[in-house]
Amino acid sequence: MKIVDGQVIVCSPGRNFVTLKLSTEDGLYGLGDATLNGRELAVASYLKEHVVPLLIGRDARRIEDTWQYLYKGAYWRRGPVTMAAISAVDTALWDVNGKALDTPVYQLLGGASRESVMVYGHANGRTIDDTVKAASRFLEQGYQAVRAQCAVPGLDATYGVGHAGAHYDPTDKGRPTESQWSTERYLDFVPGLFEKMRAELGPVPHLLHDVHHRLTPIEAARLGKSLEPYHLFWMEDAVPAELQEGFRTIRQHTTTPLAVGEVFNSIWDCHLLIEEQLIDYIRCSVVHAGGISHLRKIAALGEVHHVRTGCHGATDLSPVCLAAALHFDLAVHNFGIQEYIPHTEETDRVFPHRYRFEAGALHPGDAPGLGVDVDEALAARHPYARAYLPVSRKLDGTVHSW
Ligand code: CS2
Ligand code: MG
Repeated sequence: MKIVDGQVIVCSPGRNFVTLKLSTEDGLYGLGDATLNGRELAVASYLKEHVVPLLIGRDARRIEDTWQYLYKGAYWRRGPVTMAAISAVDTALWDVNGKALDTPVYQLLGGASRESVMVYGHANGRTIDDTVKAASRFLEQGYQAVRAQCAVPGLDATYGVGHAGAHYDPTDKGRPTESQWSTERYLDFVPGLFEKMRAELGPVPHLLHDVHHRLTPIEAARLGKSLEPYHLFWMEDAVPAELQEGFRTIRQHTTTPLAVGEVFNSIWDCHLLIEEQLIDYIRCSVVHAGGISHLRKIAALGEVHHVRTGCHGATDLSPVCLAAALHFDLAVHNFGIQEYIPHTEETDRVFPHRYRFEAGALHPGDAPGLGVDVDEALAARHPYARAYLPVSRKLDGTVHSW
């Protein structure tokens, strides 16, 4: 089953996406998400200029060999651009092999380990009451898990809080906006949010929170301790995780479960966190961490060390990535939860898919392959528009993690 063509489709139905389409001599094709939010064209170029020429003529059934060929053969290993490109190739190969075998990918991954994939919604608000109301709406829709993010009083913007009613997309066309950050105000405020959430919603719903890389380990330890009475499902990205050892400090001080990994792009970014059981959930995604093949290896390491999966699933990861994640989630044993933010209707028209939401969970469907497609004519009507994620600064002007 030789690869005869590789197309890189860049489009922007509301936000930018990069999609790899690999076609085989059998007239089949597979899709892979290659979107790296804010640096999309770097991956598109890496694929077009350096990867696709190497794929032509290769046997599409040799998924693992192709992964190793692109990883070791590049010499310059790892990094978000390289690994997003490898992820896209890997995902497209799983897709086209599923189609060739007339089988949904989850069946190729060992079959279903559960009936469906529990997901979490995203409640946010400009006040605690608004956030609690938003969370209630998710629970009424059948969600069992909700992330809560609330505007911190005195700050001009807070991560995860969109404009009232607008579909949350933090990117800015043109140049990055700059938003304020105050650790003190944030740490003083967040425990009150979850005290109210628990008082209003009761003990059952899974509550999650994304710190978004903003704290030091000892600050994260303080926050984790302060949240213990509200037994969160997880506290995510408490600190930037380049220093994996930093999580030892957090772990020593709090029983609040820890999640990290959406910015990781290989097992080498997280093996110490997993081997030392410094985290409870690994957030690596299909599109950023080497595709389905590499994500399985990360999950396997996690299984040995009581770490469950919690794949990243924001709307800058395309429906192609979400479809692939759901096949992985359905099959992997140590599944934890899947992030889910519905894409815009236009995005869903560009990327028709078979996954379906029901009662707080998603199922990838049983179409051969991943069960997702791309309408290239419609995609062409949504040209790329350069956009950037915001930049964060402390109140004194010092650049901080956004
Ligand atoms: C966030 C992401 O969903 C999350 O957990 O961390 O929305 C993140 O801000 C974006 O994916 C960045 O592109
Ligand atoms: Mg996050």
